[in-house]
Amino acid sequence: MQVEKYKIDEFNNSIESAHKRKFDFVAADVNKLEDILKKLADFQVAIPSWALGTGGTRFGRFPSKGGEPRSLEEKIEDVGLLHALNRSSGAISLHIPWDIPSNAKSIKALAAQHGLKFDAMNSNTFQDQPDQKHSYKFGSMQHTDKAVRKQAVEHNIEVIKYGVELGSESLTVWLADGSCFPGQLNFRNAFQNTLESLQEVYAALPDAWKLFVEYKAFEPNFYSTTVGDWGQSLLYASKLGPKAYTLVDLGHHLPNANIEQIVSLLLMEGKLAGFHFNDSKYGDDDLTVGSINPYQLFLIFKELVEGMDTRGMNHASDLGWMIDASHNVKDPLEDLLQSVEAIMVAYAQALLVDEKALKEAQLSNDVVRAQEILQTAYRTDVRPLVAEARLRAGGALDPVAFYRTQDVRGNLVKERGAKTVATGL
Ligand code: PSV
Ligand code: MN
Ligand code: MN
Repeated sequence: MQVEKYKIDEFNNSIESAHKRKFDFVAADVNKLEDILKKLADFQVAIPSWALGTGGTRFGRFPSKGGEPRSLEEKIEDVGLLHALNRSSGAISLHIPWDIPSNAKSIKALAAQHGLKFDAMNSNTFQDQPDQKHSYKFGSMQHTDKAVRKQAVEHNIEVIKYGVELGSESLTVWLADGSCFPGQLNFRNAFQNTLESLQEVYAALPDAWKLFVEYKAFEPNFYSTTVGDWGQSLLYASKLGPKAYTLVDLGHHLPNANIEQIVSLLLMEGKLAGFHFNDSKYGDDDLTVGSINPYQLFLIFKELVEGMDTRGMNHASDLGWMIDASHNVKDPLEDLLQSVEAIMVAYAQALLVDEKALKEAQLSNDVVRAQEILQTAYRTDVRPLVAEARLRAGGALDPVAFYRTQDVRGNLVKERGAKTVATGL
């Protein structure tokens, strides 16, 4: 389904005067307004191909209204649709073998037609595929059997090859490897095997490529995880070399972890790859970004903006910004629009922080002032700024409202049928 630009314009016209009122009110107090609007317009968040269908839990999966993408082509069309509405979803992140680009040339052309790039490629050694020789039941890169490790390495190298064809420049490796019971494995052997396997993958990286090592404290293994936290990921990334970085998935920490501090130190070390954004109350809940703890998201962005500016980094292109969320009670496209919006809002709030005043407050140990500075930025309603940046970029002032008034889901159901199930998870 293609959204026609004149429909977006008509919709925007119908709510523009209300928008203008709100925008003028907030803009009056914003320093460097044009600079902030440009940064917001440049910022792009990659959509995971596996989030476009209705998710499930291990207890079940409930049917959606339908209209889910049935192929990689339709997934690209869905991301194109999101991007047409918010102008901030200009990339897609693929998971292999869920989304094998059998004809990379035409897939790349289709993506370009929608203004989309290919963000990090994701490998999968956490499931057994039907035609697979060795099982990953007891791990992949950590496995005691060299043949299993080799199979996992070869799979990752194959994923890089697909990525090269599509113009991606990074590989994210998330390993489910670990153990469920004490004594099941030798921690150091598991680490060494994993390192050796990652070294083989690293050696196959093309020049411009980066390797992102994603960590996770738990699940599906519940006693130990072989890339369990940022310390372990950083250890692998440091031993691997300059092209290896740590990827932070917000849901992969133990409860109440201070993620903003982790982010700040990884940035300082030049080892932060980027993010899998989502939100969580308990574990790896993969809930809509900003739905549970928007203040934490703001604090993370505050560290990012300050840390990236200190290092002279480009906000839009020097880190990988991706969503990793999946839903069983929401329309996945509406959910993704909400997630991107939450990211843009947190980013805009972080751009409003008075860094100079904050530094002074920190130097004089004025704790109250420091808190006031942060919360002044956080409590500013920046939604009109985000909407203005989107409007200027040709998007819809209110993407979710547009999606509903145009009955986009209904049209997708008409086009694709009510009984579609997205490929992947
Ligand atoms: C694992 O929980 C994870 O966060 C990894 O990024 C996977 O690639 C993704 O979810 C999909 O299962
Ligand atoms: Mn993830
Ligand atoms: Mn996860």
